[in-house]
Amino acid sequence: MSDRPPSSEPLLGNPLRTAEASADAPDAYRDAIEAIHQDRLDSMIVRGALPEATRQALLARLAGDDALAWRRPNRTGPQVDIRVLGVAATPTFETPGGPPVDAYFTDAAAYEDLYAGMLDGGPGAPTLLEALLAGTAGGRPVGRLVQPDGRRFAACTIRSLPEDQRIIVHNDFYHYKLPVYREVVDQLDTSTCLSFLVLLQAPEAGGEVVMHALTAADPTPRLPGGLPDGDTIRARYRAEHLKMAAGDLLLFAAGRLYHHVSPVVGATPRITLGGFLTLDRDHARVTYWN
Ligand SMILES: O=C(O)CCC(=O)C(=O)O
Repeated sequence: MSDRPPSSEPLLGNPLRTAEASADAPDAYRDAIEAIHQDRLDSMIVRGALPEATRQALLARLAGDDALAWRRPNRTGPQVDIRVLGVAATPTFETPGGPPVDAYFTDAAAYEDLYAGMLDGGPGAPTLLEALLAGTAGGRPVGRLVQPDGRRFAACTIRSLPEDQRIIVHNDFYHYKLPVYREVVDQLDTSTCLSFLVLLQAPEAGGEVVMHALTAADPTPRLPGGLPDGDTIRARYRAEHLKMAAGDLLLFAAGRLYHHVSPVVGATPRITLGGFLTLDRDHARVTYWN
């Protein structure tokens, strides 16, 4: 479902490179992270990556607990009232300059047990999330981003987007400049970053990740206040709507391409579990966080 504003001008930007594969065909996606990182591909959907029983168990856990500490960091913004279970190392309407560093790590630690309970793979086994990402990591080990002082970044967040709400056009490349990354940028290849997300619950319609053929390196149409001009970007640039079904895993070039999530249609919230990843400096491992 397109939410492109009308325009009679020819669309700008290069065609986007998307791919998808069934979870049953691991050779088709085993190098997806490297291919996106190296700008040979823009997105990969692994269909049915999350086993259905696991998806149902996660949704039951979310539905069965009214005490879960959902946050609403964008509640003051226009039609962007996402509910987030945890904290992300990203700018929000609440903290446009990114989270205060100590508060971020304190808050991330406060959600550790909850996420461990949902994602643990058992003694000695990778977490559910690491197992999913490992399938796309080209044989590299996959590990969480950790501060030199031992404090761990959040592994991921679960996000719930209710009816009419969306994620505005943005690009995740600039996050590395936020204070929360100061102690870790030396570990990472910061030339780009990828987003990963698993769709836990599909909405009735809408709620699609839309990638735009405008990169972080291109001159960006901006509003007077400095924010990217989302209407112009949606109207003027080529776009790809990444159509996901519940249980699919998506990796995409969130640090290279501007993107947004279209408004959710209908009363069923769109629920995702996601975060960011990149290669470390020597490209020997994949590091993820949120
Ligand atoms: O769909 C999501 O949960 C987030 C998509 C997005 O905008 C991102 O990963 O940067």
